[in-house]
Amino acid sequence: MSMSVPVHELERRAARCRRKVVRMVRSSGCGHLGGALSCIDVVSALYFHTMKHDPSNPKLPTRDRFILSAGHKCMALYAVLAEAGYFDEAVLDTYGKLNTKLPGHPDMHKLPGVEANTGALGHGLSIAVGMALGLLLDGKGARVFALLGDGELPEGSNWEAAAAAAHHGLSNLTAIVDANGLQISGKTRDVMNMEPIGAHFAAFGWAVREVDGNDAGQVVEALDALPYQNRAPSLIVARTVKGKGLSFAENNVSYHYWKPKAEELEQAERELDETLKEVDA
Ligand SMILES: Cc1ncc(C[n+]2csc(CCOP(=O)(O)OP(=O)(O)O)c2C)c(N)n1
Ligand SMILES: [Mg+2]
Repeated sequence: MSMSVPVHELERRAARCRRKVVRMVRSSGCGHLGGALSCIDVVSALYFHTMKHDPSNPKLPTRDRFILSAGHKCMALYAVLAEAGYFDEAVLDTYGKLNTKLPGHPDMHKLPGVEANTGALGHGLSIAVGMALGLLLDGKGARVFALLGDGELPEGSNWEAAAAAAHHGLSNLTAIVDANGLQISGKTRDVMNMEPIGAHFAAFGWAVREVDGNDAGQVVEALDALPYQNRAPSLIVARTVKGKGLSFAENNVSYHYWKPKAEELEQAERELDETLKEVDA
């Protein structure tokens, strides 16, 4: 069921989800922090405002599908699924451990609500295109949302998928690029520049919008306006900050993967507890 919550409530949920990310890191000792925190406002807007889904029936045939192509950002997905009620919050403390439902990259066979196994970058958009085409043929009206990292755009498979999506007129497909400007080893523009991202997709026949992806109001507006064009797939370039919400991690490439010392972990918890108080006030 689409939950359609107002913007302030979305900000509150995203803050709760950021806090859950740090809870997972406390339990396991490490995790892909930066990318989870940059995309979490978008993922929570999708699950709490836009998508039709039912936490008590994850296989609902008419549900909208979410594909986290950049699978390493999965702490964002796990936090949102827990917040939505797909599983008990205590399961967050098993993150990254042996036999967990929440491995370091998402596994559809372990956790209900996960639609595809991802982590090898560059495959999610192709999966999403196949799903969107199938759903369109079925006439069920379900939509597909794929979240990509900006650092995975150099993978050529994305551009085969982009061409196929436009060719088949997949207006039920939306790709969102978490454009935080960083990837594992540095700035995306230094490692492999894929700017201007929007213009590249537009040239393939996509209808494009660009927003501040950490601004819940802007994200909701862009999601509410979908699809942007008849018989064309839509792209949202979400300009975000890697590590968003933690002062020391923002825009800092060293926090791609985080293995915190005790003090830094405590600081993170303090900062996010403070943010929670502010959004609750
Ligand atoms: C095919 C493939 N190559 C390399 C990696 C290693 N890797 C994991 S995360 C990452 C960076 C991805 O950058 P981006 O998509 O921008 O995500 P962000 O770091 O911003 O979360 C890389 C190269 C991978 N997971 N898959
Ligand atoms: Mg990135």
